[in-house]
Amino acid sequence: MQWLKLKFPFIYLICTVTAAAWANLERDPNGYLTYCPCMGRFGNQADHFLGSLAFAKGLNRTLILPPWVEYRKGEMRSRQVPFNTYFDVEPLKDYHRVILMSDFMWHLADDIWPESERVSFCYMERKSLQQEKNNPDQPNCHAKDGNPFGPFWDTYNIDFVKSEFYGPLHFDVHHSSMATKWQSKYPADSWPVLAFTGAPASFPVQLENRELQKHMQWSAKYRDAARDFIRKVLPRGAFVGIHLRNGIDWVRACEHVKDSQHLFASPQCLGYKNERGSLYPELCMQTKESIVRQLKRTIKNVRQTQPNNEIKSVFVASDANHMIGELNAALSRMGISVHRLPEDDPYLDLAILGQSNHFIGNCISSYSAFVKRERDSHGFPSYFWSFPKEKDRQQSKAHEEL
Ligand code: GFB
Repeated sequence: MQWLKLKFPFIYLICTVTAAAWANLERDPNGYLTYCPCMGRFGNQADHFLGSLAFAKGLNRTLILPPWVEYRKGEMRSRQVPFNTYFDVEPLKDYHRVILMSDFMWHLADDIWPESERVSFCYMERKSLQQEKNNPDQPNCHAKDGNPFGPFWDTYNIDFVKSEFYGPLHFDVHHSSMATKWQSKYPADSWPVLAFTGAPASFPVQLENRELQKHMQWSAKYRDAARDFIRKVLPRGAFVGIHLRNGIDWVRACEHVKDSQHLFASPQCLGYKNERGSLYPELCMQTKESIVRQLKRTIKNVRQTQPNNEIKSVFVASDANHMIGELNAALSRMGISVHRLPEDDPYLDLAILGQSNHFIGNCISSYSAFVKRERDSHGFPSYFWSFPKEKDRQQSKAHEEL
């Protein structure tokens, strides 16, 4: 619509005002908050989203729902996929005020956030990769420097005229008077939109924000696709959903286990203060033998404890090796078939895993963590590969038998 704005500014103004009225969009006097989900892929972005939602509520500002940032093989620029492609907007409103970024930019931005007043927020100066852009007298957030930063804001034709460094303020609105500090430093009447260079949230998701997952509900397209796959492809009966994270990036990431207390989503099984143990390599990467062993054990346990809802199949989601051959060979004698999606679809994989009767995920992976949180919100059971440690499990079994 940029051409309309340039050629016929008056008509453009009438159009946006009328459209805003039709869409029933009114200005929020408490202000808005927007950010680029510029770190990591879906699992990371989802963790950040929950924190940003809690932060927006803490500050009592409407959260502008960013699109999801995706990376396709061979493409230099990220793709921005509207938030509501995957998740419904309405259930989020049970928790706090939100608006789609396209709605905000199209209907409200001209009035609330004119081009001459677009300021980017970062904790402290972010140096540009292009040396000539770095001016010691004018430190800058360089909010559009690099991928996905540039493509993200470009999607909505946003350029920034200034930078604002918000340090030492931070985003934990649960444990201090941080929200009041933000409000007094950046009141909504003089700062109607806080636009962050990255998500105003921690990774992994803060413990207090995990439960916000219940407001992230799959869009009808994904709900229906998951239901159809379960009904039409899987045999009748219960199924176990498993997540096998085993691509080359993961093999490399797992090397960090040896020098870390936490890695990515590991607090989901070890606890945020390692109260349920320390990291160990098998938690990150499992052998094929241990995967088969644990899967068989889980199926046998369910057969004993829930004889009326016997497991009939396994659904495998993976970024690389689905182990379909190995798993079929190992499980066919138990009368269990093994399935995967015919085409790679990370979102449909997630939606199906969320619906499985039992789920085994990777404790370190934030992709698995999304499934675990969703299942927790429904009271569905979940387990992790190689957790607890096999040695600890044998000890506690021996203890139970005594
Ligand atoms: O989601 P994500 O941050 O999870 O990144 P982790 C992993 C991406 O790999 C997903 C794909 O967003 C998907 O695109 N992927 C992973 C899958 N598992 C599956 C699957 O079962 N099915 C399909 N279709 N796709 C960590 C990051 O990834 O990986 C770290 O948190 C770092 O930032 C590390 O990049 C190497 O937490 O698993």
